[in-house]
Amino acid sequence: MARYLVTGGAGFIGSHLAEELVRRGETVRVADNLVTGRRENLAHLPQVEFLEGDLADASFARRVTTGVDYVLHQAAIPSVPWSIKYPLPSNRANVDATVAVLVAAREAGVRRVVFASTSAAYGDAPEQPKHEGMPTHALSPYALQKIIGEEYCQLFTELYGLETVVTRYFNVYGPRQDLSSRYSGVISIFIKALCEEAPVTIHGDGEQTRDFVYVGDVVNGVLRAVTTTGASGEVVNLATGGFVSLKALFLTLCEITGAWVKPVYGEARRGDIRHSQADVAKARDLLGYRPQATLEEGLRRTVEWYRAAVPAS
Ligand code: UD2
Repeated sequence: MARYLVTGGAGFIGSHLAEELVRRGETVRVADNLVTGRRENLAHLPQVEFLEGDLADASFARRVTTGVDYVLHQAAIPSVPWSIKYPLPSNRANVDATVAVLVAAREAGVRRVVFASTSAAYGDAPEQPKHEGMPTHALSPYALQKIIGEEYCQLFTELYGLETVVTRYFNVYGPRQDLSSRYSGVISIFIKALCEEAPVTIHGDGEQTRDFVYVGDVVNGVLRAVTTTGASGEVVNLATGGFVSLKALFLTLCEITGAWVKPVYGEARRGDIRHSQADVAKARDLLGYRPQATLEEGLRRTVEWYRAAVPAS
């Protein structure tokens, strides 16, 4: 059995990775500064070793990577608007920590690092679906920081022979996505508002589209990226391969929750991308990745989780 470090493992996607690794009988260590992550996300996984600290601190990064075979680097502050408001702390969380993790991973003789990147790296290129051969273009500090992280990964592979794989997540959703902040992903914001019958804001005209992907599918893709021979140095989209408009998403969630709240249309968000749909052919061909959850199924599971987690709803 291998030893895994999941950075950001107390967060949304990281805690699902830790859970699946434990289920497979692997040894799991989590490093998290608990800025957006929560200890409760790991409460059901007593087997996981938990270390709290800041990964941008080189000594902490070194301590947590020692003795590890694989690093799943998920730690980040993943928000476009937050990065526009706070570019400096956002850079520390998304770039400094990544460089420190790569340096430490190299020193520790880690076998492979899988880096969580984003579809925001494609910017507003009109070509759809977005494939990995397209150039990157940052419209926000967050996108730029993730592009820098990707390039650092590839440079560490070329310069030092450290194996790295970049997984570009599209819009991931599911149980345990942060509900507490207005910087959370749109699905968690909409579900919370609908269940509380609170106001919902759709930024812009609601015709923007996203490729929403259920967290279980992302976990599957990431774990394939860890072990697939020949994947080192590659960038791979992880998504569903479809798209839905924000308006349509909202209506589907109204149906599933049984709530009806009239949305308020606000200004389009700065740095927002208009249309985002992934080409998942590379993930399929290289990793054998096949997304399973339809949007409707994934949303139903997420609403069920929300109702169980927040019983008043
Ligand atoms: C970006 C990335 C995604 C991931 C994420 C960070 C793109 C296409 N996607 O997601 O891959 O890295 O960042 O977690 O760049 N919205 C509303 N009302 C709200 C909240 C959001 O209308 O209350 C809109 C928002 O303007 C946007 C859409 O919903 O058009 C999705 O927003 P988001 O913050 O969930 O994610 P996004 O697309 O910035």
